[in-house]
Amino acid sequence: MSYRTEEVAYVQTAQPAASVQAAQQQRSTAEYRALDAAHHIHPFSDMGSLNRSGSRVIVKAQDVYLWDSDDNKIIDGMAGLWCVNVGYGRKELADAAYRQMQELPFYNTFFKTTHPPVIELSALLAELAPEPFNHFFYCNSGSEGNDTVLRIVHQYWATQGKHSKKFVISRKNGYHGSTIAGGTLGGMGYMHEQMPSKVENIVHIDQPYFFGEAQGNLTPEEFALARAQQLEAKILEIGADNVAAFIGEPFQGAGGVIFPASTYWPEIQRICRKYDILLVADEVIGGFGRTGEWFAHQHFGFEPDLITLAKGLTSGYVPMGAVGLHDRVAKAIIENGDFNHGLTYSGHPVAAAVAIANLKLLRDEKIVERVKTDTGPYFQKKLRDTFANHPIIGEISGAGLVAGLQLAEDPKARKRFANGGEVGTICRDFCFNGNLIMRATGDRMLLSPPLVINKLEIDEIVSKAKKAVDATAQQLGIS
Ligand code: PXG
Repeated sequence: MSYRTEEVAYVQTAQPAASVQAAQQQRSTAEYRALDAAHHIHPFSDMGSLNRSGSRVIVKAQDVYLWDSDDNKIIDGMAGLWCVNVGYGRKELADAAYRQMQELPFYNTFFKTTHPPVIELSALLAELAPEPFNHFFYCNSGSEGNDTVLRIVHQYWATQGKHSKKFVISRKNGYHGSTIAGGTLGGMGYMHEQMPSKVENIVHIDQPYFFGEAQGNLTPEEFALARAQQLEAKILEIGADNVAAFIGEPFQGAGGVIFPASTYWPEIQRICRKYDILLVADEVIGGFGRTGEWFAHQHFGFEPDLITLAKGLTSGYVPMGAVGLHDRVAKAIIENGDFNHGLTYSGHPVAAAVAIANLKLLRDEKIVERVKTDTGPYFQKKLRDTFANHPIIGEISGAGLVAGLQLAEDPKARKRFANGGEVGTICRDFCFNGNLIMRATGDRMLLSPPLVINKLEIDEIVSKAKKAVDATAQQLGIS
């Protein structure tokens, strides 16, 4: 049983571990900010503006809490960047890395070699993943995972002699990473605009975003079905003989925690099977317990042919990504000669050792089960009770320990704010000032805390979120 199961135990352990406390802060906040501004380009940032305001410097973390360089204690409602599933400060993961670095810090898996950590990790993943997933290819990130997916899909159809199957269909406002392939697969227009070129033969259909895009009197189920049927229309437009795969996140994470109604995925699967098209579930955020199932496609009840994994695979302690191959796809890749794809760090031994330690914690401490039966339902109910009839909350989506709160000018009429992105930023800033990390995607506020969070900490997150949303409404003059 986890030391985090008992809330009393949590109260006693909610301080950073002694080793964390002992870590000396080397510089003042002002010095850190000046050096950061002088030498560091941040991802997805307006650096001019960030350098003028100064970054928040995070110096240590324990369980679900972060500390900044001014010693503010912040509750992390985003598990880092949707990844620290086992929470911060787990010595088991640090020990696994330390041991592996001494034993075998690196060896490659090219040229007929392998090593124990990657062997053990693959066997463990096969045990934890649904039955037909018994083979895994490794990389360093979710983006590389989706690049790998494209390579596998292409190779798969080549082995079937279906060389015309080249198109991959994905969705607007989907997120699949920031490499050229990941960014092209994703449906973020602002990323496409900055790309030197895009990967060919990738097209997008509309997303199943009920609150923002449903017209008329459609029910969520009818709307989701209609959005799924856009896949069929697109396949018929391109020609089934030319379509290789459909890729989607079971729920869109970065796009706003958009949970499609129950009609969506069964229909997508039916269409993929009908036209002989591979179905890829990007499980980078949904994988490893987020919804209370090991994988989010299990929550939605469908069976993909490939799954992209990263983030929760190592709980973010070290970088690692992977692609899981359904037996049918694996067989074709295995039996048909060279697959000319790989990365220096494919199956890196230290990353693999950390992944094993992480997955064993998730399994042996029954963390995923607890999300499903206890903390997940508690979190979802608490949010829905707290924000019921709130004047600027239009919908709450999610399951397990992931949620999206839709900010809206008129919740009942499903009317969004004309300047939704600004409203989201206002709310996000109130969260920051209240020492809660909550992400804003446009006009949706997102939560995805570490899976080890307990009920007291959930109460803390929800009450801080409520204060921030109330303050936002007040600033907008809405009550
Ligand atoms: N697929 C999905 C579904 C993701 O969410 C990636 C692929 C790419 O993974 P890497 O490891 O290459 O980043 C992601 C990443 C955000 C945010 O602001 C989300 C992600 C990454 C960075 C920021 O919500 N997701």
